[in-house]
Amino acid sequence: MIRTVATKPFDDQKPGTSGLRKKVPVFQQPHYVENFVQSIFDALDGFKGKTLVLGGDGRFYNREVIQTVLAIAAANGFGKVMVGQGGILSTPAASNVIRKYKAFGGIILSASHNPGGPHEDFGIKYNAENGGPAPEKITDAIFAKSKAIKEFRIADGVEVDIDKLGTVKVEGMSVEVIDPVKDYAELMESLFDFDALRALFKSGFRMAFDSMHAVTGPYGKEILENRLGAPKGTCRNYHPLPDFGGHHPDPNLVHAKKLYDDVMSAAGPDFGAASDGDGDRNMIVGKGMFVTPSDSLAVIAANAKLAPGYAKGISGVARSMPTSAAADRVAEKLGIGCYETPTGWKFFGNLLDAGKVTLCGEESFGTGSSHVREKDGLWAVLFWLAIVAARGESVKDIVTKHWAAYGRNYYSRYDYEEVESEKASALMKDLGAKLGSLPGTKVRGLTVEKADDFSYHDPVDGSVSEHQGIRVMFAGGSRVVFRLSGTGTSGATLRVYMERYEADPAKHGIDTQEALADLIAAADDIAGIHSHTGRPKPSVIT
Ligand code: VG1
Ligand code: CO
Repeated sequence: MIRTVATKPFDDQKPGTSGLRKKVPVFQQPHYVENFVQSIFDALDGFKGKTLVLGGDGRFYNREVIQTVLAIAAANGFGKVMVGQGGILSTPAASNVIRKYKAFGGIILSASHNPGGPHEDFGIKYNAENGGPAPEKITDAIFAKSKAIKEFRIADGVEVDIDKLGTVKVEGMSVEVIDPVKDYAELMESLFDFDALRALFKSGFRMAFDSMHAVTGPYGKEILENRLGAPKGTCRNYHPLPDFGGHHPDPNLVHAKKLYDDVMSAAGPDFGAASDGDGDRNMIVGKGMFVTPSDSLAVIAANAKLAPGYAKGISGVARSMPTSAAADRVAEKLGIGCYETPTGWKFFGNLLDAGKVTLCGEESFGTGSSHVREKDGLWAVLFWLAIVAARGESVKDIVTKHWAAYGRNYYSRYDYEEVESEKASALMKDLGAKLGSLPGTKVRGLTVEKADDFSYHDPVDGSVSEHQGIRVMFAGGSRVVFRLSGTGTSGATLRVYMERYEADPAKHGIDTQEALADLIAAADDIAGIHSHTGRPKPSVIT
């Protein structure tokens, strides 16, 4: 039976950088999930009889919310929902399913790299028919609906067996439980030369892939071990767990330290990679070489033709504003377009749809291409394997030669997590107020050339997104960027990004923190991080 239930709005359902993210107890409040899902549908038009894709990263509360979304989708008139078996679909796999089966859109349940569990994080995100995160126009409309909602429609007593493949009916709507891995694995096979990758593993090349007890476990097992013949044991922590084993499923030098240490040890594997909670991030480590995500985008762009799916070349590259300019130099040399967007994958969608770019990347361990409309962790890993196989060189040699050819962009990000929101806002406000007076001043021996609050003019649809981060540019090309995170769930997270370009290969072997020391000090001098937040040190350095 379908019921219409009276409800009252919540005032905090504003989607952030990547959907709505809150602590599980917030989502567990009566009507909280129902309101948000109904608000998504209320903001959309023309989905009656159409298909919705549904899946998540398997974290705590995933299975319950899957049933709720099914019940609301049935009551709102969707014709069909394709749901990943066990409620599982990695973010890039969901994007692929939406595109491949020409669905109306999809709902992805994930809080990505944030921890999971009864007191940790959960998230809901809507993706449009291009397979990409809803653009701001839609997320703004969802928020507006959520503030005015008076009722939601729901089918009673829905309890679909999501572990069993096949199709069942719910109030006239079909629910098809699909294999979450198959379509994705086929897509990867269409882009990369699997024979060449099999030969790489046959030759004795050893890698470790850490799924961090999150969603890429089954994808990594199937693709790396089953299809590519990597030895058993290549995949680590491949059982998705609702609490990710109590860890942060965040592939970086802090949370994937063990993998990093293993690869760096003499007896360890040649290559290491990790992915995050929902499978869209990647970390790449070669022996003796951690690859920064910004460099990764640049190296993939420079070597793209080595993968069959990109043999014809790439049309352009896009990177988020805080991402280093390493890829810009490659684009310049290739004579292709280069775009700088605000943080968050939703800003790449238009550029990809219009064919202006083939590759996109973010400094936050995100890389992707036009094959889907999300960043894609395992895809990036396969791309690196393809480059290593084709060039017959180590990751370290590939990166070192890249720097010699293009110069090196030293890069680091400092995160100050769980800062009191008022203090973080005050810091940004004070900084914004003095932007006009900064140019020409000297800080720690650096001369400020330009300072602004980044706003993006979308070249495809003309939309404008303001206040996307404060940039302080110095003479010589170095810069510091300040912005507040849009994915955190408690207090505010201040992110500070530092970058320095170095053309001289003789100076490419410096420790990153040392190479950026003056910029790090200048960032504090300019923004008063310590005095505003009371934090002498960041919580995480990547
Ligand atoms: C962070 C990253 C951003 C990324 C976003 C979603 O956002 O900085 O680059 O797109 O997470 O990634 P923020 O607003 O906290 O800086 V994921 O893998 O969490 O979906
Ligand atoms: Co993610």
